[in-house]
Amino acid sequence: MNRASILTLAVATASWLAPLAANAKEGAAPEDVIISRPGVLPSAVLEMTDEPGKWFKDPKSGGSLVVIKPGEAALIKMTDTNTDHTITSLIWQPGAAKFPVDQEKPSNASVTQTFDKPGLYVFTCKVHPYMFGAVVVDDPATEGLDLGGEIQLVTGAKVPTTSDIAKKLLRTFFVATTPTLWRDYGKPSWEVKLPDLAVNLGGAVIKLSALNLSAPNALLQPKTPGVGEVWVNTQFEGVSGKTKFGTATQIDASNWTIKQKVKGVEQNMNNPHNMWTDAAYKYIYQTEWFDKRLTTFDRVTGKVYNTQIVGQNPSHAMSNPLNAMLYVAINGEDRVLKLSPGEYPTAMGSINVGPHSGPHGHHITDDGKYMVTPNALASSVSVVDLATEKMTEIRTGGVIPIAAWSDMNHKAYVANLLGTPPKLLSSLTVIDMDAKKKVADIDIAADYDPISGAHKGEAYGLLPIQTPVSPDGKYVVTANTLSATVTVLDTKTHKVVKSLPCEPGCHGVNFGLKKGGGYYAYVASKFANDLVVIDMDKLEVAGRVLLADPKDGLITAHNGMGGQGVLPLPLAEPGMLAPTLKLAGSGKLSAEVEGWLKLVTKEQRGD
Ligand SMILES: [Cu+2]
Repeated sequence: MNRASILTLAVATASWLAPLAANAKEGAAPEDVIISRPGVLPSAVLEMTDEPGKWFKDPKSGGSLVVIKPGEAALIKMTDTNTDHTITSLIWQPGAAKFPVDQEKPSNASVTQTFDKPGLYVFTCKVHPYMFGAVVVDDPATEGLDLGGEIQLVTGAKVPTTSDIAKKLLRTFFVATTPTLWRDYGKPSWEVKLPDLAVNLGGAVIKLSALNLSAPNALLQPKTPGVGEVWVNTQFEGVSGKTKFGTATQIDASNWTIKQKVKGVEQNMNNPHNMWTDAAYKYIYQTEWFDKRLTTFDRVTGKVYNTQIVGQNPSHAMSNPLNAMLYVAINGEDRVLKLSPGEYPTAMGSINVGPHSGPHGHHITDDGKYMVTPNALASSVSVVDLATEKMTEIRTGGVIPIAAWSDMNHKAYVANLLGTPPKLLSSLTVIDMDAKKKVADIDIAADYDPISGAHKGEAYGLLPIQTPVSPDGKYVVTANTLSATVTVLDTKTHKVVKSLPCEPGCHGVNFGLKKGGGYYAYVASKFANDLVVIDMDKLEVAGRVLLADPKDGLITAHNGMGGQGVLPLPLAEPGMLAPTLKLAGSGKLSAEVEGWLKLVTKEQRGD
């Protein structure tokens, strides 16, 4: 294919890929040659930002991939971001000098890195592990863009670039960093179209377009209504009047329509990630993950009561059902902040969960005894006795433990985003919280062959994120971002019993009450604008509900995209629901909430 055709195709699909195609064919533009001295001055720059998809942004192309020559350097710096990050190698070339790059602690420090070996290098942030930026070191003497014959993963695994896992990672890189490739349910189909650009996989030359895929988009209204409502953080939505991205979308579970989108325009609410509420369901506590703030707004009107600085990268929030204290994980630091509940939560102290720990998606047992924190930066889990605040850190060997959830027997399930090396590509670690020890590592990708891509059984979960235990204690439901699947694990046998289709960037899961009894698992995905509804009685997908509101004139970009935190109300775990049930008939609940509680069955109450 001639160069003009490549460019036309590239522009039609993903405009920032066009300079990449041109660069690969013709080498650097004249101005690059002037500022570029191999090993001395960087010949390319990636700027880290809060902007969805553009987390590592080439200021020239607006894209997330730069091409340099062997011996040249790239500068990675933090520019348009309100918080700290790490610059960390996710993928690099085996044997490359000065690799891997890894900033141990989040900060705003830059990296200037020289690259000697041709091939693909991908960087991420350990706090926000879907921030991706790539450097391709291209030897002009070879055919096509050099990606190398093998890639070294941060987990220690080395795989051929022709393998299924390498292709999945590469496709995910392009989808994650190119909003036009996200799955938009406003369109009849999902088309991942990459340029017909020649790429060299250690001698084997293929076209980048070999990674293309196409799938029909079909929404599905769940037949049985849910009880109450479902909040979803549509973290990537662009909003008129603010420079930072993200909203909280409120879905009516009785008819699956959008009630409102809370935008925080005046506060410039930045990447709202996860939510919690008070016992009366009056307030929503909203973390801003690419910022330092916790914002409290009214659940019904969306009015923001206050926004306050709580620390670097607040990620998840959850209350102790015994005393209503609110615990906010400070992901960019080593602590969980304790706050009083109410219209203006007040900091009451911090619990340190270990050095360089970076706690992300913590969980509190529904009897209020323990809090468990998955320490994303430390390959560990911490168990905190909430009465004494005594903390025990447990080494697990998991890489980026990102979310945890505990059952009523004080057993916690911890999702390790990058598995447990050297054997497990994707894993859940089981912790006995009373004994303060690791019980097992469960391989949730046991039926997947990373080389051929064959997956014959149900254990097909790659890169797990949120992993809640069903309120009846029977199942663990895990959202897997790379395989775009949800795995359902039997808590008695520790076996994956079901793999269900999810969406690109499958991320957040939480349980809500199904009308008439039973539960729904609600699943949100970063790079798609639907909410997947799973019927936990049938273990099947019952619905796909649109999170975009095409009639909302204030949404300027990525309508309904960026699905992360999910908060169904009423809370479904019996112990978490109990404080609200206690308020029934007291006059402290709204008529709407009283109405929801009337629909709760005896089994759902946990009686
Ligand atoms: Cu980050």
